[in-house]
Amino acid sequence: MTYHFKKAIIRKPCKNIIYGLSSKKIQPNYNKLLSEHDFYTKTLKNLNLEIIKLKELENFPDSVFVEDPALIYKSTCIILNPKDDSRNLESFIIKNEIKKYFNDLLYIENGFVEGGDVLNINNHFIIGISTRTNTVGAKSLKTLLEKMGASVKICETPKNILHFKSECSIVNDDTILVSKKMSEIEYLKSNFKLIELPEGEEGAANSLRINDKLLIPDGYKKAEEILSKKYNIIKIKTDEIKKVDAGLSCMSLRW
Ligand code: CIR
Repeated sequence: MTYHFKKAIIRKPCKNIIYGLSSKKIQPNYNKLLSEHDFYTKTLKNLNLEIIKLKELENFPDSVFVEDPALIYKSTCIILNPKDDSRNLESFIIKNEIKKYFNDLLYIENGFVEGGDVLNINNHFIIGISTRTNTVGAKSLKTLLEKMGASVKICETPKNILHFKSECSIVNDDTILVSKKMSEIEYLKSNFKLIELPEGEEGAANSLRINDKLLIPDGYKKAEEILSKKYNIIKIKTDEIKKVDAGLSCMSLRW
């Protein structure tokens, strides 16, 4: 199952994360962000995941978000191609750091794709076209995944949402947690059960199912009420991480 994980790759946030890409143009506080990241890492450890820790990369402010330069499927690591100039070389660096953990490495040959735009449900993938993932990149990833036996659907990420997964996440094998904007995507509506979060709680749609727990960002009261009825939730503080447009899924690569 998609959310049964044994291992996770994480990267310590570098001090320059305060200069990370931020649509709100706000700088996070480094020490507070570090403690959010520590708590996140401890939570994964407590869920019995083996943690592989990568060193901080001061030249890459957003490099803590390891989900964007790589994608793992069936013991294969696909090296992606982040679009923003400040992040593009992260894929080259992470490749050298993590190749020893995988049987095969594949590469996006053309176009741009970031992992935040790739939602995986068992052997199915939804790739969102966004300001970071273009059609050429999405098609290139689709070809690789299909050769590995997966099915792939390419969708549009709604405007003003950074990544497809910024406002959606799988909570079990047939159910996707979504914000209102994501709930309007025809393909999601007609193929999955959706749990729609109320307006103002979009941030909680980037939750993270790991084994029998659902990690949700702290501070979203209505989401907590809805989700705690059905899932074993763990709340994680993301106040600082949010300032650089990030959430729970992007801080680890899991398999
Ligand atoms: C960026 O703009 O690339 C980072 N500041 C945030 C990346 C978040 N990644 C993700 O949601 N997958």
